[in-house]
Amino acid sequence: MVTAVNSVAQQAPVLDVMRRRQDFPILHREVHQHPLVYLDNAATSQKPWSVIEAERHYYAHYNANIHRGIHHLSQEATDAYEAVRDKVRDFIHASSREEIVFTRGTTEAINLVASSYGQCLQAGDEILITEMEHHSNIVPWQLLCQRSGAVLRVAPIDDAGQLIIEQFAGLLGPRTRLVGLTHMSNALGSINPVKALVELAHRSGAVVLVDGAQAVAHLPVDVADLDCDFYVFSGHKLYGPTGIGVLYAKLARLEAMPPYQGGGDMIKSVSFAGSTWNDLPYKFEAGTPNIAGGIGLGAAIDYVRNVGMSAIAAHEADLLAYASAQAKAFPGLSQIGTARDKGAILSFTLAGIHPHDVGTILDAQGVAVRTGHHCAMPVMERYGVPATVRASFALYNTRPEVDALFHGLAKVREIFG
Ligand code: 7TS
Repeated sequence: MVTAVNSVAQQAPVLDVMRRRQDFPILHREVHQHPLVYLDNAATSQKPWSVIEAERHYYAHYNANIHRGIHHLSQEATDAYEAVRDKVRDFIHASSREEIVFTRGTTEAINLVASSYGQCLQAGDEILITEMEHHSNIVPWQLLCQRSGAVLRVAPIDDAGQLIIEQFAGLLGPRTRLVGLTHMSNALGSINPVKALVELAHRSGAVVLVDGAQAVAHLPVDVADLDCDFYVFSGHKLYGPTGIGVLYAKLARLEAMPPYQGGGDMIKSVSFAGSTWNDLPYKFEAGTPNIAGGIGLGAAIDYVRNVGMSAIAAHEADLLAYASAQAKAFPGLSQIGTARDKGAILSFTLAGIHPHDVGTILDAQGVAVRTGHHCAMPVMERYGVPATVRASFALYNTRPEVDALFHGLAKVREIFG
């Protein structure tokens, strides 16, 4: 049976979901004459007023470029943007603000590490990832292997979608330089025991990058406790804006890494004879960043902290348990991903009906789910399916919305006979 996880969830305060729904303007719209039931949160989550307002306020009142202007607006913008760095540091328990690098998102953060840290890899070195990774935690490593002659190894998952720890441990060896693993799978919902895996990897001398794109919106994240070398996430899955994300890296790693992109802001001095690099974290932040997005991310972090990560985890665990029980009883439904430790994602197929048809019929009833391979084609291959239907929950979803999903699925069955 699927049990929703996390010891945090068990003693958590209650989340007043109907009150919270008032914070999200989009939840009040209709789609195809039905109230919107938004269950595609793993792709991107909706934004509360406070995030929308933070961006609007920046553009309306203190829009200016940062780190360069002596004038008042530039100072205000710089202060607001840099305050978010402190907020992120505190949110994920990093030890210093120099360890927080702003990126466009998870994908760019992983590419940064592959391009920059990756320069120390040599032919014959190994990179270990898992079978449940998103394409953005696979392809940058493949590109690095092509450049360096390193070899990509893949730790398999079991039928429930759980990493097989013994095999993971067995694949770690003296040539393993880097491990890339997701904290929570976007296709299966599985949550990896990251702390234990980091310890295993460190014991064999490898550094670890954790893909927190999914986890960061659902679990409290403590990079000091996890002891990972790199932790990456995107703002837009955390109720924040698109185009802004975070690379956390241990200071010593960042100090040893060469710049990723060249340009303004990342230099200390430039002459035609050569250039020198700015201090951390600016060495990795070339060009004008997504200032409004950064400020919006700060508002998003304030928002989730105010609701409480443990309250969010408990609420979503309830939704997942409620949805999983209905899924179990639904004729012809096969769940893909039944890990013991699992986040609020229900991925499934319906016998004899293509997931895209399921998604289209649900959409006609106002229910937004994702169908496809979810940028995790190797997971689809592992289960021998071309695609799945994925309902993914957020803090503002309700039990009646889960009922709407299954009501919609009953309609799908009716249409397909
Ligand atoms: N890693 C994981 C685990 C993800 O779920 C995603 C996005 C990414 C990395 C990439 O994040 P980005 O913000 O840089 O694009 N996942 C999904 C999804 O499941 N549906 O759409 C995007």
